[in-house]
Amino acid sequence: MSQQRTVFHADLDAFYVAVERVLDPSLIGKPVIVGGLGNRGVVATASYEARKFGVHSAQPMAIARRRAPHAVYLRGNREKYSEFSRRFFSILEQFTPVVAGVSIDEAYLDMTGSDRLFGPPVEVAEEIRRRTREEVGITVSIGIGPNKLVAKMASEDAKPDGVFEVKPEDVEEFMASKPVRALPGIGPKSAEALKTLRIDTLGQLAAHPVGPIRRALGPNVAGWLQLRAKGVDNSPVVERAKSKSISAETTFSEDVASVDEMANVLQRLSERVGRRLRRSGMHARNVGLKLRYPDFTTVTRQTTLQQASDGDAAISESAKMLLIKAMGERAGAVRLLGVSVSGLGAPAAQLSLLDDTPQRDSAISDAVDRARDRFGEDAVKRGS
Ligand code: DCP
Ligand code: MG
Repeated sequence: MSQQRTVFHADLDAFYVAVERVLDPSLIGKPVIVGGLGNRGVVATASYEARKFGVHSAQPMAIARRRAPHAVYLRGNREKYSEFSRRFFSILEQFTPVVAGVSIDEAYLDMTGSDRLFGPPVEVAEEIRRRTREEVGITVSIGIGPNKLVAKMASEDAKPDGVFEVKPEDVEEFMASKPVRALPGIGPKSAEALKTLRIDTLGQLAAHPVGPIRRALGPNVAGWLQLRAKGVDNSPVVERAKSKSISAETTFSEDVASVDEMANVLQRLSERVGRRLRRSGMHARNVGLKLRYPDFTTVTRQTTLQQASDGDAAISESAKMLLIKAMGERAGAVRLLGVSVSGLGAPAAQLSLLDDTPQRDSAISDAVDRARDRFGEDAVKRGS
């Protein structure tokens, strides 16, 4: 049995229009259309107010002007949109290192395991939505499902400005009622071909004998589409090769000479890294230390944990040990300290009962995170 996954699909609402509204709030509530304004221009996006008149992305602008003559028309500015996109993605990356961007305003997040630490996925999604609203100024909708396909389809139901979760046990029912066109990969031609077999919904597609579907859509895709129609999708959110590291570092305004003070800084940096690691739902195998001397010589050291962990203590103990070693090789003041974790992976299924230290570390760190989430960063200070 493979582990049950939790995947988010996050997609900003009417993205280009939303950015224009941050820059010019007088556009809020009005029908707004962004796109090419010339004779041959097409609509990039329309506000939800304008969509009511039948205006949509990729439509010739001439048709949009006929359907919504009173709307506000804007040319748009890609550079501004990219800037907002970057801010959005940097929020997403704080919740998991497993973020796969698929377009300027859209990403998949593998949130497997995050529920264990932060409560129900819907609450995590609301937190992402709140931060995007407050820090980027625009609304994002999030679909939640056991794989990318279902998460993507759920986000359509979440729009605009909402969350929609499909639990694993509800996937078949959720998929069955959808029209075949709702399945990514089924275009107007395939839908037409299926219609001749009197197949309109994904439920009908899934239940149909495969022979006629092979003849209608081709032998290679028929079986695959029937599985997708049931909501089956095993593709990873990001390819394994992309597995990353998490790090935090600080440059001092004045060089630090006291090893005690360095250790205190490493403690804080370790807690920051640990918190982001726990948000990712992953455990780390390696801990790294980065250290820069006043002459800008930069040293990095790495150690492998006995057991992969997501606890602050495991990280900070390793980082401090590496510091002692580094100071043994070259003592003196430093201008920068950094802590990182790498070798990220899903937590080992069951830790040995005898060896309970990592679990305890993890549990304490979880409690600290929760307090900080509720009362702010400074709510909890560790004793040293
Ligand atoms: N876009 C474009 N041309 C298209 C489709 C989209 O230039 N044919 C641009 C404009 C959109 C942005 O990409 O604002 C994101 O595309 P989406 O499909 O996510 O559409 P929106 O974000 O505008 O709306 P929605 O709320 O449906 O996500
Ligand atoms: Mg969008």
